[in-house]
Amino acid sequence: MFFVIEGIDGSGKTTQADRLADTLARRLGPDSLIRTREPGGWDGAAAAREFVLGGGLVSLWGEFFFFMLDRCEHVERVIKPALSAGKTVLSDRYVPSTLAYQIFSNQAIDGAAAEYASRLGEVIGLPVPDAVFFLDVDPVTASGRLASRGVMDRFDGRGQEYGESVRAGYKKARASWPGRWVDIDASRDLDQVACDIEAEVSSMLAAAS
Ligand code: T5A
Repeated sequence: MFFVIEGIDGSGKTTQADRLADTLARRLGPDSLIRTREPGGWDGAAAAREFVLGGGLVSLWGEFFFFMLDRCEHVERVIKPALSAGKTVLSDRYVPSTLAYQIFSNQAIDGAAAEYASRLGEVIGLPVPDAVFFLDVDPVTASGRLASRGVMDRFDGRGQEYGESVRAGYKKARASWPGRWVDIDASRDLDQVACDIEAEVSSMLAAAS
């Protein structure tokens, strides 16, 4: 199976991905799980990740194609081989991140261009996840969490409105994969969030067996 965890910066994805990975490894066996992330989830991508997250690209479409390129390599080198071998893949970010951050949160991109961007993954045959867990939380709470961890908030430079526009972008992105999207209220305590995700995953694993 293929699971994806999504959300705005500071929504708690990495924390929840760690917890879900522990649960899945216990249930399926550690060798049956591939825990990965984007950008930079493949060998050799660390420098590219650092470059783009450091603000190295100025063109919006440049960013879009960077994340798509990174994803194509990630899919060919990591995700497809794991799925073909019958393993379960858990990815921290995937296609919805690009739709939310690069496309649907940008007023400069709409109409035919947004339609093109949102269909490109399907056209080139990127695997469709069994479930996307969208950790939904408001940007003020998410920024507060990052600040308390001592991490610089990537929204600070662009303002909270940017955080809201990315959050709204995610809500448009869910239309790409109807029936695969699971909204999780991530404003709650992290145990409650983990419990909801694990309940969904358990019922999917039971249905698949
Ligand atoms: N990007 C990425 C794009 O623009 N397009 C794309 O296509 C892709 C793939 C990724 C950046 O790249 C952009 C989006 C991002 O800006 P990253 O390094 O992966 O960069 O950063 P983030 O995804 O933002 O990951 P972070 O680790 O910074 O944030 P998380 O994973 O959302 O949050 P997490 O789990 O680290 O938690 C943050 C803090 O909150 C606490 C945790 O303990 C931690 O201290 N916390 C909670 N506290 C209270 N209640 C809860 N429920 C909590 N959950 C977590």
